[in-house]
Amino acid sequence: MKLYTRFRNSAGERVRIALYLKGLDYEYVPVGSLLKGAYQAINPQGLMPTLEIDGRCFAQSSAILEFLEERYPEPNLLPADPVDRARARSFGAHIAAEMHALTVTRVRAFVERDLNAGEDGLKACLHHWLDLGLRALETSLEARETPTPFCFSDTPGWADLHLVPQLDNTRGFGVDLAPYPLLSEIDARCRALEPFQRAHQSAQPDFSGDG
Ligand SMILES: N[C@@H](CCC(=O)N[C@@H](CS)C(=O)NCC(=O)O)C(=O)O
Repeated sequence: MKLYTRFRNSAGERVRIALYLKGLDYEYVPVGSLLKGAYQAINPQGLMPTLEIDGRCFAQSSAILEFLEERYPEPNLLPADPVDRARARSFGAHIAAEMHALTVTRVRAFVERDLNAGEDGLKACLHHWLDLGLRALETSLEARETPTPFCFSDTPGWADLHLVPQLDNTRGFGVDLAPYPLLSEIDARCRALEPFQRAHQSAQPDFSGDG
């Protein structure tokens, strides 16, 4: 398997965490190392990451994660109980489809420059959507009938691998995480684990510390 990604690619980091949690080998291909235009041919959506397996490619982290679960079911990243499975998927979807999608680079650039919101306007916009999302996630953890060390299970999985890269992004935007103690606790627990450390942006071969 090849994963086309870059160090700062939180959707790609979700996939990297899943690959490490499942103990799967893969080749890391930094998109910046490709010739101009080559990535568009690999992934017409143009966004990262893309997974290549047996010479065939597809994009979108949620599709890639579903594929990995189906193709390599052990260890399963979703809880055993069907309601908890749905909750874990819902938690991940709220991050991927709501919080992350509203705050990605191209949206930020559009808000700041094309809509003339400027730096302060952009910050207000990011904090609005991220605080709303974080509150929803924290509340969904508070509502668990049985609290677990990770989001919805005793071992790290689907919801956790969405949470950790998103909190990194969120910190980078200067959002205060103090009002979200459950999210922060689980994030710290995950960060102490090797699969999360290996997947982190700072551990990637193209890490440059900026951009
Ligand atoms: N929904 C996509 C999001 C992909 C995405 O937006 N990736 C960002 C980096 S985290 C990207 O490729 N940005 C490049 C750009 O905006 O041009 C997924 O989950 O894979």
